[in-house]
Amino acid sequence: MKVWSLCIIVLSCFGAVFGQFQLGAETAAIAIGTDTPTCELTAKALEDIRETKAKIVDVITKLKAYATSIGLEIPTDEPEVVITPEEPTDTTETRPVVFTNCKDILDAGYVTDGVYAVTIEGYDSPVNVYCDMTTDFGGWTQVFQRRLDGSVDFNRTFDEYTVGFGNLLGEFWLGNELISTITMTTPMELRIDMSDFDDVSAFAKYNTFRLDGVNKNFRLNVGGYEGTAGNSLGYHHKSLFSTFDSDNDVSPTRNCALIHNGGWWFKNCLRSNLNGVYFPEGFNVSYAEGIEWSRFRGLRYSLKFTEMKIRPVSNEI
Ligand SMILES: *[C@@H]1O[C@H](CO)[C@@H](O)[C@H](O)[C@H]1NC(C)=O
Ligand SMILES: *[C@@H]1O[C@H](CO)[C@@H](O)[C@H](O)[C@H]1NC(C)=O
Ligand SMILES: [Ca+2]
Repeated sequence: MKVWSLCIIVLSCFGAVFGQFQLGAETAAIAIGTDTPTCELTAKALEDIRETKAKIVDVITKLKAYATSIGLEIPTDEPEVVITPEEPTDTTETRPVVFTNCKDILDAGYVTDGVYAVTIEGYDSPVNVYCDMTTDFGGWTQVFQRRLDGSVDFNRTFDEYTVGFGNLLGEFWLGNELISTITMTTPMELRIDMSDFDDVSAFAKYNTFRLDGVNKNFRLNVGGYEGTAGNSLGYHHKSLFSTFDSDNDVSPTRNCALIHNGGWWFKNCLRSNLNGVYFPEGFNVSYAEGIEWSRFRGLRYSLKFTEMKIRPVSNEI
């Protein structure tokens, strides 16, 4: 009982400290039936609370991972949590306290998957991103691609892939410019989750992932594979991004993007393409026109679900 009371106070105080703190599903459950206490905090108390909070978050993260591993279902209601970074109140303050990536947000105690605003170098206003806080012991951060129902058309121009399109809570491509800026600023690792129409899942992880800038056609730099899906992206290392209206592949006779659909780092032409046409059934689609990961289901099978996401390297728990 004592521990839970402490939790309630600590979490409530954090709510007060961060002003716009929004309780996740777990903390909300703990806080049910209590009034929010007001907090007067000394620097020391604040530090203690931060420390305790970090420990609680750590425990919650591990409990979630454990629950998932033994097949318990964790409710993921209310995924749309938008945090607006605070404006600096002191005008002499030159560096407002803001989050620059999902890992920061996770470390600050936000453990729920959802949409959050982050500040990106070179962007005037905060950018909304989808943070996956739960896969792989937490901290798989910015999701930059998702396919799940074919509701969004991925047959888009180079410019559209540059700025991004779709819906952060559904299918989307975050945008090459943003992905490039993020991965050139901070070393990032890549994780790709996928599943087929039998709900068999697999993943591929790369400990290096960076996109060069638009002047280099968002060239892909990827390496250090591990996973269960097979390495079907390594082939595309050092390839440029191509779309039907911008043929940057190495085939002199073919426009790979036009043949295989979507935008991807086509070479001569592909071992994978997660931006192809969404087919509502996996089998018997035209050769390599769908959502492809050759080492998982071959190039005649189009996947049901994919998600591509990044987090800063050295995110060990
Ligand atoms: C994609 O769009 C281009 C240009 O409009 C078109 O030529 C091509 O057939 C489209 N592909 C698909 C699969 O719709
Ligand atoms: C795919 O097509 C072949 C040949 O038409 C057929 O025998 C097979 O059953 C089909 N597979 C599925 C899963 O529909
Ligand atoms: Ca070509």
